[in-house]
Amino acid sequence: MRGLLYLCLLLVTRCECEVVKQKIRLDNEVLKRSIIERTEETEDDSTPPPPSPNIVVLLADDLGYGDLSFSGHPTSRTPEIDKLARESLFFTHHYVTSPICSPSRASLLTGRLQVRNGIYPWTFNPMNFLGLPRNETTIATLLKDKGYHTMMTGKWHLGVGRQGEYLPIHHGFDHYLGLPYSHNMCSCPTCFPGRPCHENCTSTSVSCPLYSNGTIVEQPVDLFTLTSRLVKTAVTFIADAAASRKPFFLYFPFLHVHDPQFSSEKFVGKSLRGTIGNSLYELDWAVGQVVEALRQHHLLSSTLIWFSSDNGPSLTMHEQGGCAGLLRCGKGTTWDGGVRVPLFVHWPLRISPGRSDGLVSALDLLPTVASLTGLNISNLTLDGVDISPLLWDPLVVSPRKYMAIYPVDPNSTIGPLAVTNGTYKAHFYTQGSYLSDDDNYDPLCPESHPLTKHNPPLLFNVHHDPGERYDLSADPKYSDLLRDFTAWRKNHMKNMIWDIPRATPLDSRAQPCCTSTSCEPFPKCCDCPASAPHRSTPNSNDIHSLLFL
Ligand SMILES: *[C@@H]1O[C@H](CO)[C@@H](O)[C@H](O)[C@H]1NC(C)=O
Ligand SMILES: *[C@@H]1O[C@H](CO)[C@@H](O)[C@H](O)[C@H]1NC(C)=O
Ligand SMILES: *[C@@H]1O[C@H](CO)[C@@H](O)[C@H](O)[C@H]1NC(C)=O
Ligand SMILES: *[C@@H]1O[C@H](CO)[C@@H](O)[C@H](O)[C@H]1NC(C)=O
Ligand SMILES: *[C@@H]1O[C@H](CO)[C@@H](O)[C@H](O)[C@H]1NC(C)=O
Ligand SMILES: *[C@@H]1O[C@H](CO)[C@@H](O)[C@H](O)[C@H]1NC(C)=O
Ligand SMILES: *[C@@H]1O[C@H](CO)[C@@H](O)[C@H](O)[C@H]1NC(C)=O
Ligand SMILES: [Ca+2]
Repeated sequence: MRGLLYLCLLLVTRCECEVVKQKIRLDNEVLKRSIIERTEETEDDSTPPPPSPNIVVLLADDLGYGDLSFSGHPTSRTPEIDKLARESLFFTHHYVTSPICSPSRASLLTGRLQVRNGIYPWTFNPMNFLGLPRNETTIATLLKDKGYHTMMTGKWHLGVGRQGEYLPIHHGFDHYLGLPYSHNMCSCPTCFPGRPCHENCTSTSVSCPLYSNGTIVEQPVDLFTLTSRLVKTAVTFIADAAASRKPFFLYFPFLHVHDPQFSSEKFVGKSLRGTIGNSLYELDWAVGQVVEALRQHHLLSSTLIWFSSDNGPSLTMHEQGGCAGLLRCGKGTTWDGGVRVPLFVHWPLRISPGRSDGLVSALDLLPTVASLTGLNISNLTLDGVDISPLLWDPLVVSPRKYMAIYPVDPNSTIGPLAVTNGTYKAHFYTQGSYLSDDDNYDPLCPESHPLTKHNPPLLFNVHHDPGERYDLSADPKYSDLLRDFTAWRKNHMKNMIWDIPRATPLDSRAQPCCTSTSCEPFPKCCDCPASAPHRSTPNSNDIHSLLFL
């Protein structure tokens, strides 16, 4: 009798699942048809798609789960991003490896946890000689080896080095235009070039440098024109790649919407949401320009676009900060607000628009791209998994079973603070961060909440309770699950090989300077605005021999 009842229940559940599955499939089919029709309208069929897809990675900085109008922000306007997202597969449970920039980016590009490649604690400071180790294999290196043209435009944040040896051009990118780190790390973080400003400049930091390949071409960089210059460079790169008929990889990590927010004149005062809304507008415009360039060259359908963010929103600027939506806390914490960010993947030829609740990570980009382009990566030790099965069918069980979530300052004795399997999330430790706002009304978000061990771990059902509000750990029903999570974490810690931390040693001479770090008075002498007459002469070799002798 009991067995029969169970069987019925099982059947009912299965049936319901099938109905839901079919319905989602149907939705996806309708969407796909409309997209293919649209693509056919604009694209010329006589251009055969390249044998390997072009790869475009668009990465926003500190963009929270709730920042886009697509993800529900009432006063954000992101029409281009929303349109692209609607034509894409959107991942609702996408985790980055760190709630801050450098470690998250290192993992995105290498498919390896930050503790494996040594990109911790915190981020690279301009006064640090180190960077992403040269023996790490990035997606760019892999694709370049396979004959792809590769370009990066935007914010790197994985180190510069004594001879510029950690810059993108030494990690597989043929071309690079951008900033080596965040624009709030420069001498006048709240003052912008060309604007009057007499406040808050530090006398110890150099102005923000703009690199072209291995050369500083402008210092301080003019942030107001930067985004349009990055876009122009990316669009030219796409045009050149289209003409050469070689596949390409474009990595475009934007400076938006990291604070202090800015935007070019065109977007100032345009958003009801204020300064961050304006910078989001400019980000949206830039995304639209890249998509338009792909369309013009008939490459949109044969290009895989991966749009995401490197970590959750910074909440330090209060109402001018970012927004994690319904997720708890933000940047700097291992709560979902810090590490769960939007991801969508667009590839009209192969991927149906829709949504997937499968557990995925930024770590999975490299092995997925390798699988799509037929790369043999068996020589690499990865933490990412190939999630391409989810790209073809968003309802299959995700190849990723667990995600370990590390804090800003990982410690091998403590290990990951939290573990999730996509449905449940267990916090073995929690720790607040000033980046989640020391005035936050939620007492677990600010820095005043110290590293705290939880035994049993706090347990949340993130499907039912995305805000991680209702701790289930006291319910004996979940004791097996907690045992599973504890055992998985223990095994993960036992097998993890930690590399030495690279983001700590500081030396003021490490700061990038367009003239020489021994110039006087340092760091003011490092200013070489693009308009200054001496700026037209130096080339990369001159500058580097000056700099590093
Ligand atoms: C790179 O070299 C360092 C130092 O020799 C080593 O610890 C690390 O495991 C190497 N990484 C890779 C990916 O081979
Ligand atoms: C692994 O192989 C790829 C492709 O053959 C190569 O580009 C990469 O440098 C290799 N990496 C390591 C760590 O051996
Ligand atoms: C950057 O390097 C690439 C590859 O060597 C080269 O083709 C390109 O012209 C360089 N860009 C600049 C602005 O020097
Ligand atoms: C400069 O810093 C002070 C103190 O942190 C702050 O109150 C002020 O608003 C800042 N000024 C600007 C222009 O950002
Ligand atoms: C991948 O490369 C390894 C050597 O790095 C080789 O042993 C293996 O057979 C290759 N796999 C495939 C499928 O080609
Ligand atoms: C790591 O954590 C352990 C245990 O709390 C502590 O004793 C140790 O000092 C920490 N290590 C570092 C480098 O902070
Ligand atoms: C997570 O674990 C629970 C308990 O074992 C299970 O019911 C659930 O399906 C798992 N979630 C995923 C996405 O695998
Ligand atoms: Ca960031």
